[in-house]
Amino acid sequence: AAPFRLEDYRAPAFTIDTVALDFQLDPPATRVTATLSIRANTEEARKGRLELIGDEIVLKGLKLDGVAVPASHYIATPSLLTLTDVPKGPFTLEIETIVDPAANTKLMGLYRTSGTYCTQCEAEGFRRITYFLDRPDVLAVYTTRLEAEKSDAPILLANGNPVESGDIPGTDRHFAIWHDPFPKPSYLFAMVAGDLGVITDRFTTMSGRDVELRIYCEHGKEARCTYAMDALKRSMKWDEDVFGLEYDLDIFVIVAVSDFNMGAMENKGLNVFNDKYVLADPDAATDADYANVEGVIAHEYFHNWTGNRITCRDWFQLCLKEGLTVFRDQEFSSDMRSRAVKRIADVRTLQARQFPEDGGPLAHPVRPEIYHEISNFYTPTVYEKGAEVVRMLKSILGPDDFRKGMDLYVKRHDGDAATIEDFLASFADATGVDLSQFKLWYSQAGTPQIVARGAYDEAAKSYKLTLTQSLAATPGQSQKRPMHMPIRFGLIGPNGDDMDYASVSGGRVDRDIIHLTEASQTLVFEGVGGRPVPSLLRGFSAPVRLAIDISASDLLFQARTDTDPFNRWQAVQTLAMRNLVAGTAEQIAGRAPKVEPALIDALGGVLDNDTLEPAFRAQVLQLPSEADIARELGQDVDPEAIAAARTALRLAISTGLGDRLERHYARLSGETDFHPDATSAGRRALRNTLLDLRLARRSPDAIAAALTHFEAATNMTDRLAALATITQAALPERRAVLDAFHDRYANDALVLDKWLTLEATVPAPDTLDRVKALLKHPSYSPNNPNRVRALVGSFAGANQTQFNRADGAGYDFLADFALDLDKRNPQTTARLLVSFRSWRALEPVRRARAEAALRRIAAAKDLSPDTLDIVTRTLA
Ligand code: BAL
Ligand code: ZN
Repeated sequence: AAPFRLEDYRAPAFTIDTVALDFQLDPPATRVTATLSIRANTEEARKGRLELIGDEIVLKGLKLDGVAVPASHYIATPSLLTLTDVPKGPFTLEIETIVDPAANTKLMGLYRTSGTYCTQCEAEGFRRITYFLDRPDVLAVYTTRLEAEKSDAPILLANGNPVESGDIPGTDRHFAIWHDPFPKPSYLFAMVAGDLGVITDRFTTMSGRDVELRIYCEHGKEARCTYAMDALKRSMKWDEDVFGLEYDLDIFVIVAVSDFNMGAMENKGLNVFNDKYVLADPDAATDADYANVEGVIAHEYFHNWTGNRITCRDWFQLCLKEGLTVFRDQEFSSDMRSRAVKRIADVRTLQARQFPEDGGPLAHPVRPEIYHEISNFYTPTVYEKGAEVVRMLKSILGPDDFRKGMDLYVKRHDGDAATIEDFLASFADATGVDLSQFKLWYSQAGTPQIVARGAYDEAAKSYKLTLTQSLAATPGQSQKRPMHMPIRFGLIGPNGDDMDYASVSGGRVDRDIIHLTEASQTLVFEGVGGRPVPSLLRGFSAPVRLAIDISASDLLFQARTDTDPFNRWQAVQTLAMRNLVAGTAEQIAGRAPKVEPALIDALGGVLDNDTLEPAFRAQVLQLPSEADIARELGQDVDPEAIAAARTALRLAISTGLGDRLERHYARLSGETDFHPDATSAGRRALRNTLLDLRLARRSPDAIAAALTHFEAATNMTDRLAALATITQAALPERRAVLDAFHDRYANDALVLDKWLTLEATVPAPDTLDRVKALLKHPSYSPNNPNRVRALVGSFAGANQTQFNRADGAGYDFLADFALDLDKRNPQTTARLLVSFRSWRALEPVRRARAEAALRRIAAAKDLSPDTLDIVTRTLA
């Protein structure tokens, strides 16, 4: 099929002002009656041809202004309804369709999950419910009537406010009517019907609106929703305090479901969530789970303004709502927790997920200009890099002007389907700042590289800093232009404080921001009292790779003194990465690894520094992952050599830090009460990191400590950390502890996902066979995306040595699995295959085997558009 291109965008020929939906719910045959009030917008449209999109639906009836449309005046296929003779003036179209929720394994449109009816319409699911102008720039006011068996679906929910409900006399059925006064695109439509438990609360908005809050879940899980409710109330308050944005309906509803392709969905007034981002209690959820629940609840809530009140004109603008809303949820979590630790965690995620995308065949701009299948563009580039672009905008403008721009954006575009141009114009107009060069961040794919060189002239007391930016070619983009990058910086003096300087030439510097705008710029700082250690890219102020010629001793100094906690962490990571890259080469050459003493000193200094928060110390003690090292190497990647180098370095660090690990571990032990707050979580994180480093020695006392840690754990964070440590070390005891964990949580699917992930990520040669065996395990379910991602997604995405087995068996397994799953759930299949994105960076033997597996998938008949698109681009 022909691709969609941004340049081909045309405004819709017809407007749909109102939509009345009637659902007669029935598992195999739900009857949907959609009554649309439509008007033509253009002369072309007034000629009378109207095309409405469908997908796998059956037309049962069609009336225009109350009269059945003659068969000669329309053509209906499962994917298109064409009317050839609609009136010039406004008219009403009534469309009756039949859909089969029970057979819907794609989990798009209307489907069943654990006996509950639910919908997912973003991006293109509404067309699986009725024929429609299913595009985000068609905004309508929706009224939804649901009717179902009372026993099957006592709860009936849709967008907006409840209007009316009651029994259908003489039957076992009942109904409910919901009305959403805010015009919205079809992708934000939702309904849910089922037998569910609920918790309720209330929130009073800043203007005094009393809002009812409800969270629905499976019966018996209500107590596990209280943290989500707390996070929701904090999100509502935060958006008022920080952005002045207030909730606008009488009720806000969240429903947790167990079968869901995405993390959650921001449907107006009725958010539907993957239950892993709602349910949390100390026995079943880790600190990371709590943080994710808080972040995703906030993210979906924040979409009420950035996404719903202001939506996207077309799907090329996806980052308009997603990048901005990720930025907002990251800011919220930073305010709720430790800003420094949150920033480190977010950058780790960006580098682990987005950098490989930007550096491989799936690279695309934050705002893509071409797509075949939009569901493949819910990517780390659109989301996480999109958030970085908004963060850079704030750095360039400063916080006050950033807020002015946001205020103008909301004022100007409330009720609109907007574009990136609209967004940037709001900031430019509110502040007078020219953002035309900055806009390149939205159109140029790839991760820029910055090379920094500094030289201090003792006699002249001047410091010269040369910054050079470059951007490699990416698919479809061979030539790139220099971008506007905010480089947050400091010049660290001999006593560890940032030094002042008298003047600077060679570029614009505002406060602590260098505005890098040219391909190469040399800044000369005059009046610098001594040789500085440059601290560049503080807080990771731009999503780039920074290459800087800096000695190990300067990195050690930076790790001890930098006032920017992110760069303290970065200094240690840089030292560690240098060691790991060299260690990998030594493994390949068969030489003994060497360890940089400055690294042990830096780690020890941070570990012993009680003024630093425990969560930060835990982050510093965690080495770059095997995938990070592979990305740094960039070519001829040998995952076995990388793993061996990392194991060797962990052993050297564990030995080098010696009994300090035990001492700090003991100091942190003894807490039995569980609180999910960031400070308590930080202490657990440090203690668990110390346990893991101890076990790198594999000494009998470390093994005993890990087993005791597992057995004595009073919460899931500690229990799972011990289990992960034991399984990652591939200890012989692992089978017994994994089985014990499974049996303890045999009835808790979300916890069993953790177990499946641990099984799939054991770095041992028998893991692939174990994964294959687990596909038949009763705790696994082939149609549930969470189970699939936990087992197969973790194996392919997080087990570097076993997925990338030299014999290619890991690749063959994923290919077979994908070909089977593609028949049922294309979206989840395409997502799994992203694990092949860096195949060209592998050493030749693995590269050939990965390519063969990809070509086998590409050659299969009847691939879904999702999978065909990913495989074709990966091989291109
Ligand atoms: N809009 C899809 C899910 C999310 O990003 O919130
Ligand atoms: Zn979102």
